[in-house]
Amino acid sequence: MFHNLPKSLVGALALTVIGCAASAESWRGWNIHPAGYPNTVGMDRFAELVEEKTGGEITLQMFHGGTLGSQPDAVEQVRLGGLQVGNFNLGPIGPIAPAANVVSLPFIFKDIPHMFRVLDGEGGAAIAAGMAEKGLLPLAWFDAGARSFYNGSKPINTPADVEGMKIRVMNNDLFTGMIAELGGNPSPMAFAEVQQALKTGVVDGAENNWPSYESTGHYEVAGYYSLSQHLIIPECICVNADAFNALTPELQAAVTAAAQEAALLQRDLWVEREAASRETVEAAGVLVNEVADKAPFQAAMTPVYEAYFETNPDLRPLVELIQATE
Ligand code: BDP
Repeated sequence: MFHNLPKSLVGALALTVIGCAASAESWRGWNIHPAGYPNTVGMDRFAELVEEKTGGEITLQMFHGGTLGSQPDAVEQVRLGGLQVGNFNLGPIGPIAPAANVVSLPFIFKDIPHMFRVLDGEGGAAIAAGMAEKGLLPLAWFDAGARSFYNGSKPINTPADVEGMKIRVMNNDLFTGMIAELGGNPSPMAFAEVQQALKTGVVDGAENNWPSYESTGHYEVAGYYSLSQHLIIPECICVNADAFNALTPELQAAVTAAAQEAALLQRDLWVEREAASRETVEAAGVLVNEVADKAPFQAAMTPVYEAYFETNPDLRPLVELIQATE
């Protein structure tokens, strides 16, 4: 269609077309959780804010419920740029970014406020840098509460109660090590498969926070929830580093502000949902027990820490920094 036009005009037209394509970006985002879950609401808010704050120069389409695949696959997709955004738990990121794996050491955080104090300081900067190096940029942190054990046969009060039990964990050597040190059989498995595995007895138990225990229906097939609170792992709004770094400073600031605002909403919703989920499962007959003495669980984790230090001697100061953070 251009053959009758002067060459210079054809060039100008082509540049205009390319220019338009480059100035409006459409991003795609991954999330594993269902509608109404605090992370889902938070990610939808992030998408809205991205569009609003960038004046429509960036749009984000969110895919919820894990429809775009398992979390380890999605982490790879965001690293490689097949997807631009993910709401990831740092558990499955640890095997890729060793600095980010500190948060998956059992009992590393005293409680949620301690975790956020670390993330807001030097520790958080080191973790973010370790992730950025692997192509994943965390723009804001979500609350994911504390993870505790649940199973279908008995309350867990001591490490001896875990002995011989097959427990599903997320994909990470720290978690398989953790279960093995308690005398159990670790079974790494995708989140979407756990309900069926619990139901059919492929695994005896699993571990998660209140909202995921409830939203997945795991409580219907594993009715003993024992408050071991052995893992407190943050989650991120993560973006593909190249996509983010290619933006103008103004757009980078807009996307970062959108993530931080969405994260504040998620954190508020999280606290409400934890209470609501606990209420739902207790009303359904789940037996909840406090773990009166967590010290034996903590003591059993020494070899897990030792193995981590052996592979990552350079990360010992980061662990010590976290432990020394008030
Ligand atoms: C949930 C996390 C989700 C994980 C899931 C799991 O929010 O990212 O995939 O646990 O156990 O709490 O796999």
